[in-house]
Amino acid sequence: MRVFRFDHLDSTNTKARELAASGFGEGTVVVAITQTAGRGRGDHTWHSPKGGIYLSAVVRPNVGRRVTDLSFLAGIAVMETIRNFLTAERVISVKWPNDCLIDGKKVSGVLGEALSSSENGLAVLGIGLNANVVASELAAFEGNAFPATSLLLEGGAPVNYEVVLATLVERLFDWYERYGKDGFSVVQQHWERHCRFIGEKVRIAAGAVYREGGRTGLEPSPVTATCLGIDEYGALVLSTMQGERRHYFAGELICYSR
Ligand code: BT5
Repeated sequence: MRVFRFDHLDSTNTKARELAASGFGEGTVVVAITQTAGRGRGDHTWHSPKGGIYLSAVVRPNVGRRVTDLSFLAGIAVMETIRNFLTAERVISVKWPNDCLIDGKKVSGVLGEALSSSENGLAVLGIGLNANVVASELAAFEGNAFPATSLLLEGGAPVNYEVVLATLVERLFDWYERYGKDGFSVVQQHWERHCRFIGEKVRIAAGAVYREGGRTGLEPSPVTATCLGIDEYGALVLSTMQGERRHYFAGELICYSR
């Protein structure tokens, strides 16, 4: 593993992509103290003030598998990391597809990006974790379905940034190795174990794309359904009020019942 550390970057994912394109391979890690243009999914941004952990790793999905596999294992690594810094009564959970929540508030997001085929099947896995981010920096997200929080806010005291970072890197590469050996099924099982809303009602926003039986559909309006878990491709499996089982491979959860 080779770690590159920076005070400021536009985006650690962008830097990791550049490094991968110039020959740095699997196991290259980029960390920044702040980002000026942190990215989320689609056109979303990731607010990246001092105190947060912004990390990207150059990785490779297993043959024939997609980069989304890696986003799920990153979520597990974050969960295992933050558990060490919170008291047992805090309810922590992964949220499909790529977030981690503490008592329903978003503390972390993961962004996996495939690189071009000329880069040898590599991908970049980016993790943002609000470690010591102060409340004023997160106020803009109060109106979100899942408002933002940090380990500082939830624990009531600053965490040791270096210890959190080292734990996260260790958990991430531990899971990466396991995935390389055992494939996605072990990731799927653990992700479901860390997901507190299996068996609960969730609501998915309009525009979600699903497969049901052999057909593909687009939800015209928000849908409330029971969460059954994820399938072998990482699609979210929901059972609708009509008892239909739908596999969502794109969409946004907007609410769940705890
Ligand atoms: C994500 O996107 O949650 C993925 C975020 C990945 C960020 C990391 S940081 C290191 C690496 N380098 C990058 O450039 N990116 C990765 P998404 O599910 O689309 O959620 C984004 C939404 O979360 C935004 O539209 C905001 O509403 C909200 N948000 C933005 N910043 C936040 C923060 N610091 N904490 C909590 N919520 C935030």
